[in-house]
Amino acid sequence: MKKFPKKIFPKVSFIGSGNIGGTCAHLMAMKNIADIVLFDIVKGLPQGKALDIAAAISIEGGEVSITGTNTYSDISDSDVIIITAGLTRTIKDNNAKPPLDRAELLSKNAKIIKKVAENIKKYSPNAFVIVITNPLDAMTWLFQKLSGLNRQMVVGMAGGLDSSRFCYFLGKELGVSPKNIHSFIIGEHGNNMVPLIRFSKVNDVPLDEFLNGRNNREEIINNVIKKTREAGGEIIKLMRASAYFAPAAAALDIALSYLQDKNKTILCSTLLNGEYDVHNLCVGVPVVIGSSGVKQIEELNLQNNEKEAFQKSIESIQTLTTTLKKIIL
Ligand code: TXD
Repeated sequence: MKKFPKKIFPKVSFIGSGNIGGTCAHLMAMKNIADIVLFDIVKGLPQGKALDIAAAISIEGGEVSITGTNTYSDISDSDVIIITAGLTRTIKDNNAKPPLDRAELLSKNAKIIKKVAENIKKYSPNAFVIVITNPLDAMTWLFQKLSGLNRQMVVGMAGGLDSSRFCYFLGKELGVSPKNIHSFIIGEHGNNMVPLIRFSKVNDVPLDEFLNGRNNREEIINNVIKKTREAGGEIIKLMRASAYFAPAAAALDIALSYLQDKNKTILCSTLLNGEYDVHNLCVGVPVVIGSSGVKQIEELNLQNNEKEAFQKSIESIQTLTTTLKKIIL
C-alpha cells in the first residue's frame, strides 16, 4: 500500500492549562489545524488534559497531536503561543466577597508574566503571542517589553470578547441574531472600556438609525453597556470561576486569523506608538490580523465625547503600566 507522508501542522503552545487554556486547546484540536502543547507549572494538569483531548481528537478522526508538559523547552519553535498563566478574579474561599478588580491581580500576575516572557524569548522568539492574563492591557505591555518580541507579534485578547458580549446582549434585547450585529469596544479591558455606539450596526444599519423612533433608545443602549461591562464579574458571582468558554473562543478567533492569514479586523490590545496619539501603551483598538501578525492598526476618527471616554481609559491603563515600571522593570 502506498504510504503518504504525515502532514506537517503548525505548532500552538498554551502557557497555562487551566480553564481558558484547556478549553481553547480543545476547540483548536477539534479544528484539526495545529499540533498543540499544553504547559503548566502544576504537575499532571497539562498531561491529564492532553490525554483527554487526544481521545477527543481520535473520535473526530483528527490527525493533530497534543502533548502536556511542565518543561519549557517543549514549547520550542511554536508558531503561536497563548498565555493564560496567572491568577483570576475569583475569591475561592469566600463566596460572600465580590470578585477582585482586575487591577488587584497586577503584581502577582506580573511576576508570572516575567517568567513566561523570559522562556518565550529563549525557546520561541518568532512566535505570534496572544496574551490573555489580567489585567490584560498592562500584562500585554509587560510581556512585549520583557520578551522584546516585535510589537506586531504580540496582542492581548479582550475587545473581541467584550464586543461579542455586547452583540449577544443587544441581539437578545432587539430579537436579532448577534451574527448580524457589529460593535466596537475599544480602550481598557475593564470598567473603563469604551463601547462606540456610533460605529455599531444592526443588519448593516447604524444602531442609532435602527433604534430611531423608539422612546426607550437610551435605556436599551445603557442597559446593554452595563450588562457588557459587568458580564465578567456576573459570571464569577454565579459560578465562582472566571469566564472561560467565550474567552477561549475569542482567543481561537485571533489565532486562526494569524494561522490562516484571514486578515480579519479584530479588537485586540496592541502596543500603540503614536496611533490614537498614544505612546508606549497597550490599548484595545481594531487591528488587522494576518500571517505577519498585526498587519494594520485601524485608526477610527473619534468625536469629542468618544475621545474623552477613550482618554479616561488610557489614563487607567497608564496608571497600571507606571506601577509595573516601578515593580518589575
Ligand atoms: O478577556 C480576557 N483577557 C480574560 C482574561 C477573560 C477572562 C479571564 N481572564 C484572565 O485569564 C483571568 O483573570 C486570568 O488572569 C487568566 C486565566 O484565566 P483561567 O480562567 O484560565 O484561570 P485558571 O483556570 O486558574 O488557569 C490559570 C492557570 C492555572 O492552571 C495555573 O496553574 C497556571 O495558570 N499558572 C501558571 N502556568 C505557567 N506558569 C506559571 N508561572 C503559572 N502560574 C499559574
